[in-house]
Amino acid sequence: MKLLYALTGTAALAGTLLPTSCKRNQERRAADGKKFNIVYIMCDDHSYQTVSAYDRRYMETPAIDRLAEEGCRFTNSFVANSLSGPSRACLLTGKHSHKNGFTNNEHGIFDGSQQTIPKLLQEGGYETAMIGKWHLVSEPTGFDWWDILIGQGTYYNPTFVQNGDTLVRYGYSTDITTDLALEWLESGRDASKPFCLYLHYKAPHRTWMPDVQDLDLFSDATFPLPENFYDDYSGREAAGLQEMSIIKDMNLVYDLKMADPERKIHTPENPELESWGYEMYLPVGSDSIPGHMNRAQQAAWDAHYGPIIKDFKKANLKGNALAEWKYQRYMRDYCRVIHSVDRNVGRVYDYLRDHGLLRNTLVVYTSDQGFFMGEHGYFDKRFMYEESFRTPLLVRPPDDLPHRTGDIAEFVQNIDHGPTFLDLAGIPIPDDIQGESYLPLLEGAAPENWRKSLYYHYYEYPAEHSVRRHYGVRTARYSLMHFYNDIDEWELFDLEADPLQMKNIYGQPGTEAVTDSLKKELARLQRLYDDPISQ
Ligand code: SGN
Ligand code: CA
Repeated sequence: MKLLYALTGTAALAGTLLPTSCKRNQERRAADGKKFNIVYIMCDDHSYQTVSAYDRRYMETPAIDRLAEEGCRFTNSFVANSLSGPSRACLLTGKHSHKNGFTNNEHGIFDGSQQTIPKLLQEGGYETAMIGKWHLVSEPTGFDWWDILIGQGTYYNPTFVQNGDTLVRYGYSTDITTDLALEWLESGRDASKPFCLYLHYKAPHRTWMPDVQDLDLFSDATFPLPENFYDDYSGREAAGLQEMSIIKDMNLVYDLKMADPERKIHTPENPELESWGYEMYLPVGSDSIPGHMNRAQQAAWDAHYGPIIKDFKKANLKGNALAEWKYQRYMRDYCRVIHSVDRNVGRVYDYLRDHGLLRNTLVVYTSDQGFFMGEHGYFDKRFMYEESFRTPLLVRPPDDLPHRTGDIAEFVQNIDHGPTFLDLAGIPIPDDIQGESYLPLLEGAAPENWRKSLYYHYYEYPAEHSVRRHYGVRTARYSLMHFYNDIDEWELFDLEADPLQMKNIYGQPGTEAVTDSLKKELARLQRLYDDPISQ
C-alpha cells in the first residue's frame, strides 16, 4: 500500500508517458495559468435509454440534455465492470478492477491507501469533495470534505456520514444530496483553490422509489415494450441463467409496491420481502425511523398506490398481460425517479451559471453503469450486453476552454474520467493509470491512436441475479464474451447485423476468421491491462 502511495510523488511522475496531444494540452494550460474546476455528477443505474439526449422513446430530461446541447454527447461510452462499487473504484483510480482490487460489491473493501485521482488532485492544489453514494465500504480518502450515504443509502430520510459523523437527514435523497453539494459549493470549500466535486446520487437504484411530488407523473403513459422483451435466450446459455427477469424475478410487492392491506399479493412466501413490505414503511406504533418514510410521506404513497393495488387485484392478470403490466409499473416508477434527478441536475446547473462558474468548470453527467429497461426481459445490469455495458456520458467543457461541441464517437470507458481530470488540472498522469484522458477529444482532436477496442470483466458470481462471471472484448462491429466459473460459454454478436444481441454466432461456419482475430485482440488487452485471468 505504502509503495503504491509513493508513486504519487514527483519523482515517480517525472517519467509519465502521455499521448503527444495530451502533453501539448497540459503544457499549454500550464502556460495559460488557468485552473479549471470539475463537477462530476453520477447517478446509480441510470440507463441511456431514459436520457432524452440519447433516446426519446420514454421521457424528457431537459436539464441533463442541456449539458450535451452546450457541450458534448459521447455516443460510445462504456464501463469496465457493470456494477456500482467496481465502477466507483475504476473512477477513483483510473484502473480496471483487477488492478484497483475492488472487483465486486459483495466481498470488496476499497483499499483507500492506494493512489487515487482525488489524492493526486489534492497534491496538485485542488480542493476535493465526495457527496452522496459512495458504496466502497472503507472510509473515503483523498477528500477535503465527504458526506456520504451508508451502503446503498435510502430514498427517504437517509442517514449520511459526514467526515466520520453520522447524521440523519429528513426528506428525499436526491434533493438532500443536491442541497449538500450546493452548500459545499457556496460556503464549504476553500474558494481560493480550484475544486473537484464528486456528486453521486443514489437514484434511480432499485427499488425505484419516486419522490412524493412526482408520484402522479407518467400515470397515463404507455411505454413501448422492447422488441426483445420476450427473449427466449436460445443459443445463449448465460443469458438464460440469470435471475433478473421482469416476468419471473421482479417482485410485485418489493419492486412494484403492491403491498395490499389484505395480504393476498403481499404473501409470506418470501420472508425478506414480507418483512420489508414497501422497504421503508413505518412499523405500527412508530412515527419516525431513519430510512423509512414518515407518516405524511406514507400517506401520499397510500393515496397513490392504493387505487392501483385495488385495480390490479380486480384485473387478476395472467401470462403476457401480467408481464406487460409489470413492465409498465416498473417504467413509471423508474421514470419518476429520473424526473427528480433531472430537476436536481437543473439546480446544480443553475447554481454554476448564476455564480459565473460555467466559465471555468467542467461538468460531467454519467451513471455508474447502464441498466436494462426490459430489453431481453431484464431489469438490472451486470452483463456485457449493450444496455448495461454502455452508460450515458454528457460533458459540458468550461466556456474558457476552447472546445468542440456535438457528438464524440470514440470509445471511452469509466477508467478515463480520472486521467481526464488530471489532464484538465495540468497534473501529470502517472503511467500506471490505465485509462486515457478524453480531454483531447473535447478539445476537438481526433487522435489516430485512440483505442479501437474495449476490455470488460465482470466478477460477481455466485451472487444476487446470478449473472455468470465473464470477460470480453468489443470492437466497432463485434462483441465477444466468455462466461466462466461454473460455465464455459462463448457468445459472439455482430452488432451491425444484430444490434439487439439475440443471435450468438460463436462457432457458426464463416465466423472462424473474425473469432480468431477477436480472441487475439482479447489476449492483447489482457496483456496490456495485465489481467491475471489470461495468465
Ligand atoms: C442490490 C439490489 C440488486 C442490485 C445490487 C447491485 N437488490 O443488492 O438488485 O443488483 O444492489 O446494484 S436490492 O434488493 O437491495 O434492491 S449496484 O448498482 O449497487 O451495484
Ligand atoms: Ca449501480
